[in-house]
Amino acid sequence: MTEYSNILVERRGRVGLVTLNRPEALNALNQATMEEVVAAVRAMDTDPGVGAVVITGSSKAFAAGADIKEMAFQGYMDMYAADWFRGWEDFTRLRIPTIAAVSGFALGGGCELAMMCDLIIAGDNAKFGQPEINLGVLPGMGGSQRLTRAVGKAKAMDLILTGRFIGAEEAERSGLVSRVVPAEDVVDEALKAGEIIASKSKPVAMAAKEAVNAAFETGLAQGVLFERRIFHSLFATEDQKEGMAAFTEKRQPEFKHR
Ligand code: CO8
Repeated sequence: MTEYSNILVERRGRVGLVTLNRPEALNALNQATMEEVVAAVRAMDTDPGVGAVVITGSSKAFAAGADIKEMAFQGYMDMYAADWFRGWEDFTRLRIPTIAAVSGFALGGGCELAMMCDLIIAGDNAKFGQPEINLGVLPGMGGSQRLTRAVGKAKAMDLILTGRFIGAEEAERSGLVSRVVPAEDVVDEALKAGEIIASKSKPVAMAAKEAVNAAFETGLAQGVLFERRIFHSLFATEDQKEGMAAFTEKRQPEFKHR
């Protein structure tokens, strides 16, 4: 079992749970935390016993951003040579479905990490923001791109240019989060959603994730064609046979590739 210093890693049923655990810094994402999160989730990605991943923080903070104290004295060449934050790209390449369970602050890099997940379930105390402008920088982990795709230009400009925070209700209204639940239930709700996803065929869930993500990278005609080709290919799987047989026989499917 790998030892981690900045995160807790557990298995709950078929769901992998990663808890950011730097309470003294409101889970600020330093380089070591990035490396640990990425190592933990990459191991889950290829673990046949895991069908979904939940990433969460504490009740006060999902993550209050990249670690400002670690970055404050870096120069341009330090940032460039280390390709600061490049490790998060590996997180976005995961094939397994990922869920962010957000309580409290999800700011800067914290909001960006939540947006790298496939869906965000928010506690009613959640606060999202991209306040980097107050630090003399701009989002550096994809926020200007993913927030704009999630909520549109008007709201993204508002958050990124003013640095203001939005609550869970405004985040849901804006399309940033998929569900809002009482703060104390957020991890359980995310685990439940993860367990439902993990009960499906894992390769089919991965293909569905790939198809939705293609909507952000391609034009409509290309995206629809991509979807149709994947749809056709699933007819070569045992799980398609099982899913459709189960429907006809009026029983629950038992997917082989979970
Ligand atoms: N980094 C480092 N330490 C932090 C961070 C952070 N992002 N956020 C909080 N902490 C620390 C505080 O310094 C404090 O430590 P200490 O007790 O040693 O002083 C401890 O966590 C508790 O924080 P507060 O006392 O401030 O708690 P409050 O409840 O009063 O306030 C807030 C909570 C509002 C969340 C406040 O902590 C805050 O504003 N934090 C910073 C939020 C922020 O600006 N985030 C964006 C960071 S920049 C970023 O994420 C992207 C940068 C992109 C760079 C691109 C490079 C390629």
